[in-house]
Amino acid sequence: MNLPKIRLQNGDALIVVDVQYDFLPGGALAVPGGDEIIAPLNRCLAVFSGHGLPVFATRDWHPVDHCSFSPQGGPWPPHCVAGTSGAAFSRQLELPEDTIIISKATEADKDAYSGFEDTSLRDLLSEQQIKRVFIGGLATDYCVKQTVLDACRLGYDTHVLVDAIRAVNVRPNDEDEAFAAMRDAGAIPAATDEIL
Ligand code: VGL
Ligand code: ZN
Repeated sequence: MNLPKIRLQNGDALIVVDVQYDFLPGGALAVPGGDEIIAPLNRCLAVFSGHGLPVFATRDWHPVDHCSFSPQGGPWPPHCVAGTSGAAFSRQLELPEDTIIISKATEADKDAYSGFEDTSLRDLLSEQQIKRVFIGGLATDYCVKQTVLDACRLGYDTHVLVDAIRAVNVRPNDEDEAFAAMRDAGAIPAATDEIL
């Protein structure tokens, strides 16, 4: 396929969403095929690093009694408890040393799917004069979707890395609906191998 290439420039940033063991096969809230995004993300990470462009990595970072966990009446099995091995980034993911880590949903009584929600992500992006963001990670129908929607609302030129996201699909159509919502919000689908 002859895809149009996207040449990176100053003002671009990569946002890697929640590539944590609990969302990978074998994890507490495993996303089907979640591990398949690691190779394309690594190619992307190398390109961003090669240009000296910033990389942000969000992580779900819950207290042990978080409201989204089933023992508290929430929808999810306990996952990504701050400081546990399940909350760690995959060691296969080649994050540059100067990756900026954004922890989210850190308060027991509030869930947050977007990397922008109650975090410093927006301020950090403005400090670095970021205008365009490329977003990949887990999961398409939750944290990727909400992060992409917020990025669009905040006025970033927002690209979704279509080969570097995977969905939970609690309902079979969730992935398609998430994708449609992101496109409707103005996000542009891009493949990792388009990025130079
Ligand atoms: C996520 C469900 C619960 C995500 C986080 O990262 O997409 N999904 N917590
Ligand atoms: Zn969570």
